[in-house]
Amino acid sequence: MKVISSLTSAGTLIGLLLLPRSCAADVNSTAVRWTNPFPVEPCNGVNIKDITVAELQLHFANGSLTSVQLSQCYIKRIAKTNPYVHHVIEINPDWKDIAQALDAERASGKVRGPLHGIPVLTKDNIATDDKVETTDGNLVLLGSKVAGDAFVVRKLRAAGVVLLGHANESEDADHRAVISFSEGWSDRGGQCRNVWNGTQQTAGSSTGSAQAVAGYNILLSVGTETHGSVLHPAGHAGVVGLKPTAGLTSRSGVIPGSRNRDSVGTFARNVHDAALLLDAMYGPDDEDPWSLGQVGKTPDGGYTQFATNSSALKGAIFGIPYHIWWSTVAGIRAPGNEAKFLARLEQLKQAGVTIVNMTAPLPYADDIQNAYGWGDAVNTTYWLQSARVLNVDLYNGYTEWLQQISWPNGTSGNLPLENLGDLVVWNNVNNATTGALGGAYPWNSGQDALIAAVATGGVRDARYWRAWYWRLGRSQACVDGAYAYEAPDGSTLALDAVLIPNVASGGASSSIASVVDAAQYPAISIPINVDGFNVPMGLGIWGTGYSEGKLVKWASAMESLFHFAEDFEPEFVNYNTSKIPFDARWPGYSCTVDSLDHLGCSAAAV
Ligand SMILES: *[C@@H]1O[C@H](CO)[C@@H](O)[C@H](O)[C@H]1NC(C)=O
Ligand SMILES: *[C@@H]1O[C@H](CO)[C@@H](O)[C@H](O)[C@H]1NC(C)=O
Ligand SMILES: *[C@@H]1O[C@H](CO)[C@@H](O)[C@H](O)[C@H]1NC(C)=O
Ligand SMILES: *[C@@H]1O[C@H](CO)[C@@H](O)[C@H](O)[C@H]1NC(C)=O
Ligand SMILES: *[C@@H]1O[C@H](CO)[C@@H](O)[C@H](O)[C@H]1NC(C)=O
Ligand SMILES: *[C@@H]1O[C@H](CO)[C@@H](O)[C@H](O)[C@H]1NC(C)=O
Ligand SMILES: *[C@@H]1O[C@H](CO)[C@@H](O)[C@H](O)[C@H]1NC(C)=O
Ligand SMILES: *[C@@H]1O[C@H](CO)[C@@H](O)[C@H](O)[C@H]1NC(C)=O
Ligand SMILES: *[C@@H]1O[C@H](CO)[C@@H](O)[C@H](O)[C@H]1NC(C)=O
Ligand SMILES: CC(=O)N[C@H]1CO[C@H](CO)[C@@H](O)[C@@H]1O
Repeated sequence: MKVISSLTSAGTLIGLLLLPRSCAADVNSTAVRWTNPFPVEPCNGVNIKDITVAELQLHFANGSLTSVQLSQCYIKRIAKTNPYVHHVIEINPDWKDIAQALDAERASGKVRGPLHGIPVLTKDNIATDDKVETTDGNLVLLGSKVAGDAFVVRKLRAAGVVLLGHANESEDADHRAVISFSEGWSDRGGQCRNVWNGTQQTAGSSTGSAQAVAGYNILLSVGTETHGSVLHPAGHAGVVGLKPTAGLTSRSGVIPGSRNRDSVGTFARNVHDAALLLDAMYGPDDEDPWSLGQVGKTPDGGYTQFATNSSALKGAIFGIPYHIWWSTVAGIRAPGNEAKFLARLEQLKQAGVTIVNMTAPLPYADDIQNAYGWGDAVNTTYWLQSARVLNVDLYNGYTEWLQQISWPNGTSGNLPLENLGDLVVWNNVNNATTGALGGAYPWNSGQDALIAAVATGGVRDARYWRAWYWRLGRSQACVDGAYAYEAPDGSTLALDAVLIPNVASGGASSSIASVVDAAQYPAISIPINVDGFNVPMGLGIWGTGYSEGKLVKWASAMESLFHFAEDFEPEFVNYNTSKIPFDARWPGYSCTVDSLDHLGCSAAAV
């Protein structure tokens, strides 16, 4: 059930007076009087627009809706919107049989759990051993047969989920290119569009998963993150994104990015539902040794039990790391953005939260985080760059994947596909790098990231391990240090939550994910407002290892105070554009060596 903040609490009342008015003004001030081309239609008479999973279960229980009907409603909506927004790559042709069987099971008195009969989309890099192809968005893997369902997919089937199909993604989960490559695009699925403003970024790489939830094309979806791929697209979509501790959700059967970091995460319209989906997926799996680290560290009864409401905020202590994340990170400095974040902090204060302005730098902050967003500090020596570790891991992971799958009908063009180098060759031979395959999107011709990974040969030498431990240790120390914050006066403060903006406006990259991903730690993002281009802004919480319960608690408490979902709605502005999606730069933005920002600085950008 959705938690609604109490109107009688003084804090919320003040918040109501302060914020939603200004939010409404923000919406109007975008000056769009856009007619939404895709209003959400009732499903069998039920208004499913802002419905929660628990509410759907009530409808299933009394027969006002069946799983077949609900699945059908999403399929119909996807058929309407997808030619424009490209959120979905393939529909599961067996969806109706699956939903029918689950309806019959319910009729016979068996309900598997809270997700029984609920349709879900999974990202195209998570193996489903069914009629849907698992390709990572890349045509090269069409016709391959996966070794079996991914562990998380087996768990989802057991939970009674209807696997409705695969979501589009940035091709190869964003490991293909950073130059001449557009976020959200894949050869197989086309250019995924942001339902808040089609000419703006979706961020990546779980773009289809995030945008489909934002655009009411599905209620819940699954994505993966190696370097920001759940948190960033959730921020840009105005939905909840939950990225677990690496290994809490098994990665077996997931096309690898970097096994040091990969994490299967969830998207939903509220924190409670994002936690429900996580509960259905996590658990130890012998095929992913890393996942065994969770034994003894997970709560009995799962994570959903921690979802709460704004009354939990009274007396909480939240920290904001001023240096770098609340000061110089570019998204914060885009016109109007900082004021919107500060207004939410004010609202939290009114609800009884103590906000600690963490003015002392966090441990190693300047070593591990570029001041302008995504990734390494500017002065990181070549041999310590995180990209080196990621490149080696990608080479090995993708090569292992190619060795796991089989080709009942041969590969396309009968080209050998045994290692990552073969993928680079395949892309060239098949014109994926000339723009021909990109069709209307000829700018998507890059594969520089793949080439860099191939150049490493996947060698895990002493330098690889040094770079890996260097960053892992510093990243963990940074987050751990944030939670035991040493103030400039020497005192130590235990914080309940460390808040990080999840915004990338005006040509800048978001910086929420770099540190937690390298630390293998979890994070969550909830939407709080929209920026000057009508793109949502997220507020994230960093977690320490296996602290997902705390993340669910504090994120749901803030969500019930902010009620973004009630106040803001995407209207598919510019849904039929043919432009490259692009974060237009704010006045005065200049590309420097510090910005490390291929999107803001690329010559290809409009
Ligand atoms: C909020 O949560 C508290 C504690 O769990 C509960 O007692 C209260 O009824 C909830 N309020 C609302 C409006 O749901
Ligand atoms: C915003 O526009 C809506 C619809 O035109 C209107 O009802 C509302 O009063 C406006 N809000 C503000 C703050 O101007
Ligand atoms: C079934 O339950 C839903 C949700 O509680 C309610 O809105 C609806 O009116 C109920 N329908 C019937 C036929 O009882
Ligand atoms: C291989 O070809 C057969 C016959 O055309 C087809 O039924 C089957 O689905 C194909 N397998 C794959 C994995 O594409
Ligand atoms: C945090 O402290 C810095 C440095 O003193 C100051 O510039 C900034 O305005 C403060 N931010 C908040 C939200 O208090
Ligand atoms: C990079 O610069 C920061 C800030 O000057 C410094 O603390 C850090 O040690 C430098 N890192 C490297 C790898 O040189
Ligand atoms: C790639 O493009 C070239 C030149 O247009 C063409 O001759 C060739 O057939 C194309 N290859 C494929 C696999 O489409
Ligand atoms: C959508 O983004 C474009 C730039 O890509 C911007 O010019 C336009 O104003 C934005 N639309 C809205 C409604 O903010
Ligand atoms: C895009 O949509 C608008 C409004 O519905 C319409 O006027 C315009 O012709 C459409 N453009 C294209 C290229 O479909
Ligand atoms: C389900 C669906 O609509 N899939 C489409 C995804 O995008 C590609 C390329 O635009 C289409 O060919 C698919 O039909």
